[in-house]
Amino acid sequence: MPKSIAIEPRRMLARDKISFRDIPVNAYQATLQEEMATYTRGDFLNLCLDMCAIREFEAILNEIKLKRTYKGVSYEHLGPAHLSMGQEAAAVGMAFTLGPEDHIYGSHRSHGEILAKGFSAIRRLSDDRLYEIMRSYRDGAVLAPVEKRFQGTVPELAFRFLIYGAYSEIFARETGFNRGLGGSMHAFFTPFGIYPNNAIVGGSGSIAPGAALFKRVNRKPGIVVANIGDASFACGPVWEGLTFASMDQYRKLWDQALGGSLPLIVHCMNNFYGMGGQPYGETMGCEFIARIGAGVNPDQLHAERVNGYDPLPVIDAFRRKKQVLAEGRGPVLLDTITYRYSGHSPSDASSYRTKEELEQWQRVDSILTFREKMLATRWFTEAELQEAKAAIDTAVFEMFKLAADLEVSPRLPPDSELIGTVMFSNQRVEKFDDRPVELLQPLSENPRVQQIRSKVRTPLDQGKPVPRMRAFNIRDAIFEALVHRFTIDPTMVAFGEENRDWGGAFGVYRGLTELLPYHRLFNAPISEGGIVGAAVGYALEGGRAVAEIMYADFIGRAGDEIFNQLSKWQAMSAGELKMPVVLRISIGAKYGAQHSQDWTALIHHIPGLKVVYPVTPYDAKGMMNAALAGTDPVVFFESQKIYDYGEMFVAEGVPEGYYEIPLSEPSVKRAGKDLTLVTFGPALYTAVAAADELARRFGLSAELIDLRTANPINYEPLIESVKKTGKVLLACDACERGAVIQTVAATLTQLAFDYLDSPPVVVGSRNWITPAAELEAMFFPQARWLLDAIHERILPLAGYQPATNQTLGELARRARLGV
Ligand SMILES: Cc1ncc(C[n+]2csc(CCOP(=O)(O)OP(=O)(O)O)c2C)c(N)n1
Ligand SMILES: [Mg+2]
Repeated sequence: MPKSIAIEPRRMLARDKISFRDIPVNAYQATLQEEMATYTRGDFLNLCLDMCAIREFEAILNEIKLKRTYKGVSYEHLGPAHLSMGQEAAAVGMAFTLGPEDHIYGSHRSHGEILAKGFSAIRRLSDDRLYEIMRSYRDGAVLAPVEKRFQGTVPELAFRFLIYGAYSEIFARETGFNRGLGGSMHAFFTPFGIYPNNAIVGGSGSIAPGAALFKRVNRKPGIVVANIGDASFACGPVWEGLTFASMDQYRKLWDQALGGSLPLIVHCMNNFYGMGGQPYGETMGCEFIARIGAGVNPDQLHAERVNGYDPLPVIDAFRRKKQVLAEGRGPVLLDTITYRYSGHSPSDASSYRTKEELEQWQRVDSILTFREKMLATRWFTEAELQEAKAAIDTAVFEMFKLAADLEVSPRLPPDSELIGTVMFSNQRVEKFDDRPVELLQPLSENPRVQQIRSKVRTPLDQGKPVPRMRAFNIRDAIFEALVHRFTIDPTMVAFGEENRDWGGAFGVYRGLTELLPYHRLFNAPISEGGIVGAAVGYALEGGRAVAEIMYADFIGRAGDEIFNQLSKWQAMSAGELKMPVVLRISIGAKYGAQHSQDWTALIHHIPGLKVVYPVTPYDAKGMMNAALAGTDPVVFFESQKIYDYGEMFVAEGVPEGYYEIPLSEPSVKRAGKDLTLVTFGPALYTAVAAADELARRFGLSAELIDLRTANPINYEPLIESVKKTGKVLLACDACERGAVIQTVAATLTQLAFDYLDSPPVVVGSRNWITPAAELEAMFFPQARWLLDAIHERILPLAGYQPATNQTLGELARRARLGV
C-alpha cells in the first residue's frame, strides 16, 4: 500500500486559498552588449544562416507548389507543404540549446524544426560520428546521391544530407529519410534527435510524455520537446499529455535517484492561427497559451511567453528551462510567439487575416532584424553576410534539384510490395537493454506467485473438474507471462488506470505492486489517450510498454492514439522504428450499454495492429508471451466474462515454464466431422454448449475452432476443417454487423468456396446497445441461437423446434431496419 500520502479531513477541509504566481510575458531584456559576451561570432552566424537555410528550403517548396517551377527546374509536388516561413527564429532558437540526445516531436508544420534541430546536431557531433551516421543510415541510401557530387568537409556534407533527405522525403522518394513513406507532415530523422512529427495536430502532445518517461525510467540523457501549434492546445490529447507529464508521483512516490519529474518541454509554436481560426480572441479563451500552465500544477508548468521572433529570447528561455528539467522540476510549458507569412498551405488565400497585419509582421521579420543585430555587433560586414547566405542558398537549391530528379532520387515502383513488408517488424527481442532488471523482491517471495503455485493447471483434478477457486485461470496466465518478461527486460513498464495497488481493475496485476518499483508499474490519470500515447512515445524511444484500457467501450477515448499512432509509425518510418507495445483491453459484460461492448471489429479494421483475443489460460499465457517478446503493437483483448475460467481444453494443463503461441494461428479446440463452429472471444464457451447439444440430441460431431486472433490469421486450419465438414457457422459476442467473423466468413468463402455446401453463417450479438445484466440473454448469442441458425440455414435437425428467428428473411429484415 502506498499510503505515504494520506488524505486527512483536517487538512482537506481547512480554510485556505490557491495562489498563483505571475506568468512572465516577453521578459527577455538582455542588451546586445550583454549578448556579445554570451555568444561568439560563429554562434551569431550559425543562427542567421540556419534561419536563412530554412527560409530558402521552404521558399522553394512554396514556389513549386504555386508555380510548379523554380529557377528553371520544373516539378509538380502533389502532396502537402505546410510551410513555416516567418517562424524560423523560434525553431532555430529552440534547437540551439539542444544536443542529439535531446529529442523533438512535432506537428504537420515541422520542416523548420527538423532542419534547425538537424543543423544543431550536425554542429555537436564529431566528424567521425556524423559520417558514421550518414554512411550507415539505410546502408547509405540517402547519403550516396549527395556524396557522389560533393567534395568538402563532413559537416558540409551533413548539411546537404539533411536538406536532401528532407526534400526527398517530402517528394516521396526512396532516398528520403523514410523512403518517402512519411512525407512532409511526418518527416523525421532520429539519429539527429528528430523524432516523429504528427499530421494529427496535437498528436505529439500525448506521445512526447511517453518519450520523456523513457528517458527517466531508463536514465537516458537529454530532454524531450513537443512542438505544438497554438490552435492544437485545444486538443484533448494535449491536455491529457500535460496531465500525464505532470503527475505528482514522479517526485513524491518514485525513487528520487531517477531524477524527478519528466524532462519535457511542451513548446507552443504560437503563430496565432490554426488554419484560419484564431485561438487568440476567437476559438480559445485563455489569451495566452502560457496561462494554461497555471491550471496544471503548483509550478504552473514554469510557463512563460517568449518572443520567438528573435532566436535569442528563445535560447535564453530554453537554457533556463533545461535547468529546471535537470533539477527534476518539469514539465515546462513555453508559449513562443511567432508568425507565419505563408498560408496554412500554399493554396490558402489568407482570407482570415488582413494584408496590413501580414505586412506589419514582415516589417519586423526575424531574419531581417537579426541581421541588423549582427551588423550592429560589427563582427560582420554586409558583404560577408550576403556571401554566406548565397552559399547556403546554392547548396539548398542543389539539394532540391537532386531530390526533384527522378533518375537520382527514384520513387518506389508502382508494383512495390515494400509497404507490406514494413507494416510489421515481426522481430523478437528478449530485452531492450542489458542492465539488470529492477525488482523489489525475489519472485519466490511474491504473494501472488506463491498463491498461484497451489492452483490446479489442468482441466481435471483426480478425474474431476476443478472448482473455479482452485483453477489456474486466465488472470493467472496473463500475470505469469507479464512477470516472465518483467524479470528479463529492464525497459518494460506497465501503466494504466488503477494498475498499482488495486491490481488493475480486474485483478490481473495483483501481486505486481509488491514485485515492481513504482516506475515500472504505475497508476496513470484517467486519460486513455494519454496512456496509449505515452506507450507509443515510450516504444518510439526504444522501450517496451504495456498499457491498459479498462473497458473496450473506452477505446474511443484513445481513438487517435490507437488508430493513427500505435498502428502507423512502424510503416511511416519504413521500418526504422519499432512499436513494442502491448495494449491490454478488457471487454466487459453485465454493465450495460457503455461498459459491455466488444469492439474488436473497430481495431481489426486498422492496418498495422496485431489483434488477438485468447479465451483460455493456455492461449492467454502463450499469446501474451509471444506479444511481449515481439516488436509489434499487439492489441490484446481479454474478456471479463471468463477471467476466472480454468483450462478446459489442454489435457496436460498450462505449463509452468515458458512457451509461446504464434499470434496468427486459429486453434482447433475439439475435432469433429459434421460441422465447423468457428468462434472469436468467449463465444467459444457458447459454442461448446451448442456442440454438446448437437452431439447429445442429434449425434452430430462439431469441430470447434477458436480464432484467437483477428489479425494476422492463417486460414489453413479453417480451410482444412471446411474440407472435412463442408459446413461452417461463426459466432462471437460483438455486434454482428461488421464483426471480425464477418471478415473471416467472407474470406473463407473465397478461399474454400469449393468445399462449402452452404454459405458460412454468422451469429453475433444483436446490432443494439448492450442491455442490463438481467437482459443480456436477448443480446449476446446463446447456444440456442446457434442451433436455430444451424437448423434454418445449414443443416435441418430432425424434429427440432427453433426458439428464435435465425432465418434469412429475418437477416434481411434486420438489415433493412439497420438494427
Ligand atoms: C486532429 C486534427 N484536426 C484537424 C486537422 C486539420 N488541421 C491541420 S493544421 C490545422 C491548424 C493547426 O493549427 P496550430 O495547431 O496552431 O498549428 P499551425 O498550423 O499554426 O502550425 C488544422 C485544423 C488535423 N490535421 N488534425
Ligand atoms: Mg498556429
